[in-house]
Amino acid sequence: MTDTDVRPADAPGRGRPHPLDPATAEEYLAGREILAGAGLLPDTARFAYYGLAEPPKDQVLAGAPDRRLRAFLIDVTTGQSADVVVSLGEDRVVSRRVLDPPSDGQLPIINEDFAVVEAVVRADPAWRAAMARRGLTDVTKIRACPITAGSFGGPDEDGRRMVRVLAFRQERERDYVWAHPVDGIAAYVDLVERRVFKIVDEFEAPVPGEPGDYDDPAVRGPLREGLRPIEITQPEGPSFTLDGRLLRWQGWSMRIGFDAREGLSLHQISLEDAGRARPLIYRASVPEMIVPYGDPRFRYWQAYFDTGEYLLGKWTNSLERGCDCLGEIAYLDATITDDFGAPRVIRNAVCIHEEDFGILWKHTDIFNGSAQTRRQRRLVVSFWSTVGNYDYGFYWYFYLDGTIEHEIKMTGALFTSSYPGGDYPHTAEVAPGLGGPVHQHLFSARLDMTVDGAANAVEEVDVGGLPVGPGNPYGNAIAQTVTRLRSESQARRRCDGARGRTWRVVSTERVNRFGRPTGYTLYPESAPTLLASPESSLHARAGFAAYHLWVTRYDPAQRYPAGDFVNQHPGGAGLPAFVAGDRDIDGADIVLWHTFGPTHFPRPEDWPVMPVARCGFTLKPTGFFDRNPALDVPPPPGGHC
Ligand SMILES: [Cu+2]
Repeated sequence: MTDTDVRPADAPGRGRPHPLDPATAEEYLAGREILAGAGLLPDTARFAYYGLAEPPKDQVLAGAPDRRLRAFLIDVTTGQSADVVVSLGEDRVVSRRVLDPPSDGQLPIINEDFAVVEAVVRADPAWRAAMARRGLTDVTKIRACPITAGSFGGPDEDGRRMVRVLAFRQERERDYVWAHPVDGIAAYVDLVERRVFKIVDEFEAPVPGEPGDYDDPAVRGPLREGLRPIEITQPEGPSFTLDGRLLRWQGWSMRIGFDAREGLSLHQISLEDAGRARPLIYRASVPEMIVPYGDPRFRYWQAYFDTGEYLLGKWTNSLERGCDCLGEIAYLDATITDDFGAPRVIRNAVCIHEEDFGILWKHTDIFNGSAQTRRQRRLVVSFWSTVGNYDYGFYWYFYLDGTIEHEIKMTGALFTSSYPGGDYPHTAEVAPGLGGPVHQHLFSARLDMTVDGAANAVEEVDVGGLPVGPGNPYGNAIAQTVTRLRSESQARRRCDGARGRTWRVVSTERVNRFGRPTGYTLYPESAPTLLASPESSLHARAGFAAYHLWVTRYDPAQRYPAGDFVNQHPGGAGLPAFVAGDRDIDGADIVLWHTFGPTHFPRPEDWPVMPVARCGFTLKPTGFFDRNPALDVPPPPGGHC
């Protein structure tokens, strides 16, 4: 599925980890022994998730808390699923909760599920007969693509651990299957019974034939010429330092976390100002995303929560110098586990490097003759994950002027269908007879803000022109409208591009030299929120995506925007449940949740492999500093600019 370089963990015996460091190989093994000692690991047990149970903020700030691991355990013969926490310090199981799947949902997909589904489907007589009717008699040339099922109720699905399986033709080795969807048919597979329990055969359509093998010169054509080398050299090395997982650069300081579920996380981000570290974000990550498809036919259920259902961090790529990152690179490995809780190291999982970023500031003054130019640069912390057909790069950027950006790069293969012909409104034709169904990529960033301390508040800032009247006789007046968001229910907000809407996080304890609260502003990209109908199952399950902004009061248990157990969850969990108590958020320890990402009507140019599309958001200091904080950046060497 990916070219992730996974190798057995060598177990280096280093010192005690920082409370926010990811679980180590030794810790995973120690936790497994505790689970086995408690009788929780029969041969039929699998780990659907295994990672650090991150300690609550107060414990981290108070000093070395207990190291705990959280395991989602499933018995593959009964489907019994449990959420278990073990204490490494106390050498015991701290808690164990058995899930009730109809109300709690199912644990994430495990590696073994991927492995068994194809054989199960190929062996099913009804599915083979349906393929034979389509002229496909050699089932070894049909690839099965298991997709999380969603939650649509009904007696034959309620509580059943299952996937829905679409099919693609693969004529030969390395044939690009996304070019050849076998449309109109889905097999529903029970993952515990390991059998097809239902076939939905809605229509037959010709399998598109044009190959999409973009790495085959016969398909791709000759390589272009004229691209001369660009080489990034940093003769004195990079300007950042990495001490264990503590990263420092130009006043910025942060700890680098990693987890099998959400991938990269950044902790305790602060920025030095006049010799003192000013806190900004206690924890930043993208803990959920959803890719819902908009074709209402038999594939109406197609929507992936790549993080909560598939554990995006588990599919992290091993990065290569000169391919994924240029320049002086520092890599961090990631240690995850397999279905049996055995540690595996993903080599070069997180890339840390610096980039030149054009002009930082520049002015040629017409009156005093000063002509000055400064170069911007940024610190980049990134990782890539391949989940099924798509590849996602998650990039955090830190700039010399205090700006933070998050950018997601989306590339890879479209999930294709056949093209129905005519002007079918839900699918674009991307190759002859080949459809690229419309879909959304909606990400949720969780930003546990600590702007100059934990006591923060959020203001919504709109801009607009004012009507002609007293005080505005010529109609040129422009003003900001600032609305304080005081409660969780009031803080469910949507972007408004026509008003240039932003959200400003302010300290309720510190002021700048103007006596105004210090702050950081979230600049969103205006794009549609979840387009699935409010009456849909998907809307209930992905309630977080119905708004661009949520603000909640910090609660260490509230980590995942669609809830802890997303797979087949009936809905209502996560952010909608978090804000049900409508807590006060003015002057509190608050968490910002930001939904962003494109609605993607594929273009012919997105086929057969899609050029990177980007989305993200920006955080900029707003009265956090008393003036431009980058006046002290020296001019480029050489004295000529
Ligand atoms: Cu897309």
